[in-house]
Amino acid sequence: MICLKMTFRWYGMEDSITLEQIRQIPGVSGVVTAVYDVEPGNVWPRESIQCLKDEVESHGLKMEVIESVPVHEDIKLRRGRYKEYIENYKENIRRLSAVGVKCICYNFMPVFDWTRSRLDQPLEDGSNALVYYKKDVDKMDPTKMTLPGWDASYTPREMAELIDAYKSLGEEGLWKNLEYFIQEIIPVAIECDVNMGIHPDDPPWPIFGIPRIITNEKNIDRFLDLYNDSHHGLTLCTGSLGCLTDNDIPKMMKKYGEQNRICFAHIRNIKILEDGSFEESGHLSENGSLDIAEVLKALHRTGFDGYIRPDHGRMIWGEQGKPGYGLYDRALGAAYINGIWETLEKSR
Ligand code: DNO
Repeated sequence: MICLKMTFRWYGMEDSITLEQIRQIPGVSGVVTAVYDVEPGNVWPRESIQCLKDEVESHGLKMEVIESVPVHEDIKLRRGRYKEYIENYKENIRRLSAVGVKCICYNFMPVFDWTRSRLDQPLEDGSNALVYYKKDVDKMDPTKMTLPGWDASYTPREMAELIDAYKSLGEEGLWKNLEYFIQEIIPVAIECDVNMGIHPDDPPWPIFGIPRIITNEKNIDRFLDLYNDSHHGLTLCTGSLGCLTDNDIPKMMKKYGEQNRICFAHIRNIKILEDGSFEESGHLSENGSLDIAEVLKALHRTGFDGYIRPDHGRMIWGEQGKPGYGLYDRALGAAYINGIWETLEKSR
């Protein structure tokens, strides 16, 4: 019997969703969280990490996955204080492993984390969801706005400078800097027995003229080849990679699962529109463009024993909250994933 390690993202004490609520979602055994009040690049205080863990555990939940330890832009650009920030990153891996963390999710997306054109697009059934309409994103000026996943501390001028720096770095430059970072941190992850799972770029194509590289099978192969060890792995996010129809998600689950490189799975569905834009949908296969049952079947067959979580949910039943991270639709997602998994287990 493979016991699914079902987790749920929790934004710490500031989250409007409580640990009491999370504890009551069937099958959820742990939360995925982070220390949120430390600037990227710095070391997380031991007391903050311990305090977070104590809080989580006092509610009968585990804290074995951290999402994310952010990678400072100086590391991605290999400039300024990158050496110091990499040392700090290593120290964070050590400190987190010391309290029992087994998996760290991070990303290497220049400047912007996930990007959407609207966070509350009304859908037919009266719910609302995050959407990415290409024509609207083309009109967005990132120096004049911010999204919840983005670092809002830049002035418009700093933002413009950063974007220019990435434009001149280009894709190959970014690969080099990622390789350097990986060669530095993975030995520490191995020593601490922590799995590092990179999150793919969301969406998986360049935005605002800056490169994005963790986007498809070919690039993921190249990424995994940077260090041949299972501690160097993936947070396989179906909704991010799935926006490109060329990405065959069940195939990727099978391939990377068999290679023992998936340490964390983010499960959600998206509906791809005619021009390649997409809307986030309910988790069910019939709600979107991905066949979630096939995705889970492929993962199950590999004997997957890593961590999993439902990903973004829509806002339903009048809920208001952090875009993508309300309680209800994500809880339904968890129940759905658990249902499929139990069926797979029992029909083995
Ligand atoms: C979006 C999330 C991402 C993810 C980071 C990981 O909701 O999946 O923001 O946490 O990219 O570093």
